Amino acid sequence: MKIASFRFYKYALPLNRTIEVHGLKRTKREGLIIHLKSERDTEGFGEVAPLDGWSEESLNDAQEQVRELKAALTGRDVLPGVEKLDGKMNSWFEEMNLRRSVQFGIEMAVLNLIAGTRNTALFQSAAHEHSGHRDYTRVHALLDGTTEEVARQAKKFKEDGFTDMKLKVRGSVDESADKVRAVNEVLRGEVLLHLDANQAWEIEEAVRFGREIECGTVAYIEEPLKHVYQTPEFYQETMIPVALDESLLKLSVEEFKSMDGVDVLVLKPTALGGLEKTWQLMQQARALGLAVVISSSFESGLGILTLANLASCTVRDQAAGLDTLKWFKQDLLTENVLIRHGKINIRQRPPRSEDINFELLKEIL
Ligand code: OSB
Ligand code: MG
Repeated sequence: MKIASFRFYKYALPLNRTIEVHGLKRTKREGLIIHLKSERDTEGFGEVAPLDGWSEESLNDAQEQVRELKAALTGRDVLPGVEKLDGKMNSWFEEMNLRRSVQFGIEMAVLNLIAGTRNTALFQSAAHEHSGHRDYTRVHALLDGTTEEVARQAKKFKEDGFTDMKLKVRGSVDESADKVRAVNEVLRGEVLLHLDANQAWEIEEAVRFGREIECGTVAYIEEPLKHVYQTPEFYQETMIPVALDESLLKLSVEEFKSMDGVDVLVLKPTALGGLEKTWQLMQQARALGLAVVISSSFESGLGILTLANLASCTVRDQAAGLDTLKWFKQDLLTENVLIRHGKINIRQRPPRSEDINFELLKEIL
């Protein structure tokens, strides 16, 4: 299959509320969209959206590389077999030293192009020897705000049918424990609660937090500690399972695989360096008996569709971290990605031009 056309665009989407990541705030979300066409005019869209405060590269760095990719790939054949995600994606682009978000974006575009051409599900070729995929993914509802706000949000999401929720606990130990208690009063053990502390605490604070809430009411906590190597101690003292997220950007599998207390891996393909890399981590996690949670880096609806597809392939039906489109005032998709009763249904057909609000995209030549 030939890449007959390679175009790319920039977007700047307005937000309803600020995105805050590791202290960095932003009021709009910017990124790039790669648009491939085969000689038979099937299309493949990919999203390149590095997130300041999380990704190493800036949008300008990414844009330079997408420009290089355009020059290198226009008129060229897709390397056969890349859709198996067994290492060929990486070798195809190896010499270009792609930044992580760019690797994600080009892989997403190529996989969508292949799926659109063959009329197959996005991860079918990679998944066939594993357990296949569901036609939906469950999603945890994100709770963020003051104690009153998160309690109110939890009540609404419970009524909506969410089976899982995720609460940000980046404040002080006392305030955070208050929030957990307020939310749990609403959930009454009928909904699984995930927490995320974004490495806020020293070990003493984290343990105090764990003792203040009842450990049985929390399914896991992401990144409770400033120093991840204290995870076994935290677990021993609190019995709360730990999920790794930002630590995965730095640690190798060898470094965390025997870390007591680590039960869950939160995988953000934009930040980790692509779909193949994430796919391989999913297989390794499975072999180690760890659960995986596919999670967004605040991509637009286009990126979220691909991530929802990926999440539908996880072996355990873990709720994914994809409830981030509510931050956006406008989306690139004409038909919004819906979360109904706590689930996103997987669209079989990859997005095409007619599904996209092109007036929100500015082509970069
Ligand atoms: O803190 O896990 C985070 C998104 C971008 C950067 C950091 C984080 C997030 C999310 C995504 O929380 C949503 C989720 O995981 O539920
Ligand atoms: Mg996290």
